[in-house]
Amino acid sequence: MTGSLHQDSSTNFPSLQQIGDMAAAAGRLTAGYFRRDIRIDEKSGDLGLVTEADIASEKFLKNEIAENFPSHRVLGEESGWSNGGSNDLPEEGDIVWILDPIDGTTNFSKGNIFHCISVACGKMVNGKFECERAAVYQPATQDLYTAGRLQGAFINGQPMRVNAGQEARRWSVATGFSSNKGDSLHGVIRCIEEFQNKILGVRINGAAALDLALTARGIFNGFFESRLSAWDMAAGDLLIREAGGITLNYQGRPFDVLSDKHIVAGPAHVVSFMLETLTRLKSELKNTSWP
Ligand code: 2AM
Ligand code: CA
Repeated sequence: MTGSLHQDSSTNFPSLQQIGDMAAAAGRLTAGYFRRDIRIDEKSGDLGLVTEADIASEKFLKNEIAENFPSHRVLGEESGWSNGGSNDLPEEGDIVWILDPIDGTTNFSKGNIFHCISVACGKMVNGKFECERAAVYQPATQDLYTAGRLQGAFINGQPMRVNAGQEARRWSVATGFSSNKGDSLHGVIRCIEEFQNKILGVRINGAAALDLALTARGIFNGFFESRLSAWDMAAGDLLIREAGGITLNYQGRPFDVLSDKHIVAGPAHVVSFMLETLTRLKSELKNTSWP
């Protein structure tokens, strides 16, 4: 694959085909470790797990980027900021990749098929990451989700749209616990209680990037989660917006992936419904550490 990626690496973004091929190739690599006896380590500071497969997938993706786009910067879940000749934070105009080599590592480590590879590429504009291309690949289903800014969002090459009727009682909304524990976990539980009482069903799957992709596809009608990292949300954010949805933070402002730790995503009317409840609960639980 690498031989076919001819680009002027200083200015160009990958094509949707290229970024999709990269995510799918990383996913095939991780599939070789799935449900096998592999090394699983706990990250320090309650940051979850890392497996041999996470490390191999991130190394593969970083090698592809270094070979084909040597000037681009990379933020990977397992190795932080690197490439482009320095370990400094990116500067205005830099082209940046944000990688989650396996999103849903806990699921992966247990043999649960709800996990994916998430790859985003964009540019630093006015101090923010502006995503240009995104790919999410679920190895278990071989579903490939891609999006390009102003180009639309696609599932296996076919256009996809967010979707939800007007009736909340027919909605299925996904969320997650990420690293919420103690009183911050109480906040998540209260959200689940509020939504579960009003909608068809809340789902907790354990991989935010895949939840966002499924929301962009209309399988979930909305998604919200707090205490996430940039690599969990970077690709999914563009998938949602290019599929006709919106992404906000818990303050109701446009989502900014390098500074926001929480996201509310889906069709605009579902997002405002979710935000109204989140805002009320934030005030009710203002003496806790949630969100
Ligand atoms: P990960 O699998 O790549 O770690 C699950 O609700 C979501 O939260 C996943 O996307 C998971 O990403 C993310 N997450 C973030 N911080 C986490 C943590 N400390 N422990 C477990 N999952 C975490
Ligand atoms: Ca992740």
